[in-house]
Amino acid sequence: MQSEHKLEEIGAFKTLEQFIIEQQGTLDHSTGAFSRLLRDISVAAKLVNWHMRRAGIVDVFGKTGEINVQGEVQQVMDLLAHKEFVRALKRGGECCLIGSEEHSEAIPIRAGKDNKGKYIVLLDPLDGSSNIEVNVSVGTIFSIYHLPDHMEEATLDAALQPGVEQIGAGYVVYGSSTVLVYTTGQGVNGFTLDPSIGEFLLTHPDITTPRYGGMYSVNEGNYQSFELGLKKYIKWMQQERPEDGRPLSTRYFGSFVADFHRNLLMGGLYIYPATHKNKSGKLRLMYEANPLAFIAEQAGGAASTGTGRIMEVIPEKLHQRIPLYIGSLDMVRNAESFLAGERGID
Ligand code: P6P
Repeated sequence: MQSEHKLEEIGAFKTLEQFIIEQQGTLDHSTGAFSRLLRDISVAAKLVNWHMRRAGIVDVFGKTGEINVQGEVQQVMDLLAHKEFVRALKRGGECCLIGSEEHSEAIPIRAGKDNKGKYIVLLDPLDGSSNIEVNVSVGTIFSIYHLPDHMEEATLDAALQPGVEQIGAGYVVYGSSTVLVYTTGQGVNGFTLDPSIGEFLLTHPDITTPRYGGMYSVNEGNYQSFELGLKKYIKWMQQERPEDGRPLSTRYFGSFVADFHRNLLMGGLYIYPATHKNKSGKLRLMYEANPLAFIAEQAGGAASTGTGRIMEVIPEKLHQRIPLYIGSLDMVRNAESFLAGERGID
C-alpha cells in the first residue's frame, strides 16, 4: 500500500489526459478529436514502454533478418513499436493516414463508414533501436498534420506538407524513466510515466531550452567528410578559451531522441550533416527533423539544414533525409555562420 504522503504527491501531478482536456479548450480545432488522437498516441507509447522494459527477458532483442526501407537492419523492437502505433491509431479512428519509418509506403486508414479521421501521423516508431541491446535510451518521434480541407482521400500528397503546417509533434524517450514531450504550438510540456498507476504525469511544464549550452552531439568519426565550415566550427568549439566556456564537451549517444532531450533541457546542439555515406544527411525530414524542429522552436531553440529553416523545407518524399543542426538558438546560428564562411577560428 502506498504511504499517504506518496499518494498525495502523485495526486498533486496533472495527468496527460487532464492536461490535454485543459488545452483542448484553447485549440482552434477543439472538437475533442485531436485530444483523442493524442490519447491514442500515449496508449501506444505505454505499450511500447511495456515491451521495452521486458526486452531483455522475452528475447525481443535482436534483428528480424529484414532490411527496412531505409536499407537498415530492422530490429525486432522496431516492428513491435510500429505495430503498436498502427493498431492504436487504427482503433482510435481519428487518423486517416500513417507514414512510418518501418513501412515503405504511407498507410491509409480506412476504418469503414465511421472513420472520420482527419489527422495524418508520421512517425519513427523506435529511433536508435540498435542501442536497445546495450541498454542505451531510445525513442519514438511523431508528427501530426491535418488532412487538407480540399482533400477527401488521404494520399501521400496529403502527408507531404512542410513542417510549418504541423499541428502537433512530440517524442517519447524510453530511458531511466519514460518521458513524453509534445507541443501543439503553445509551448512544450513533458510528462513522465508513473508505471505504478499507468499515467503520464506533468513533470516538465513549459520547457524552454537555453540559448547556449556546453555540449554538442555529432559523430566525429565522419569528420573527414564534413564540409570546411563545419570542421572550423568544431575546431572553434574545441579551442581552450575558458573565458567563453570553451572547449565544449561532446555527448553522442547514437540515439537522436536521447541526445535531443538532453540538449533541450540542458542546452546543446545536435548535428547530423551531409557525409560521404549520407549525402543528404541521415535523419529523415518528415518524422525526425520536422517534429523535433517544432519542439525546438517552441522551446526557444532552432532547427536548420545549415542554410535554412528545417520547417520550411518543401518535402518531396516520405523518407527523404536532410542535414540537421538542432538545439540551442545561438549554437544553431553559430553553425550557420561558420557554414556560410562568415566566421573562422579565432
Ligand atoms: P551514426 C539512429 O539510427 C539515428 O537515426 C539517430 O538516432 C542517431 O543519432 C544516428 O542515427 C546515429 O547515426 O551514423 O552516427 O551511427
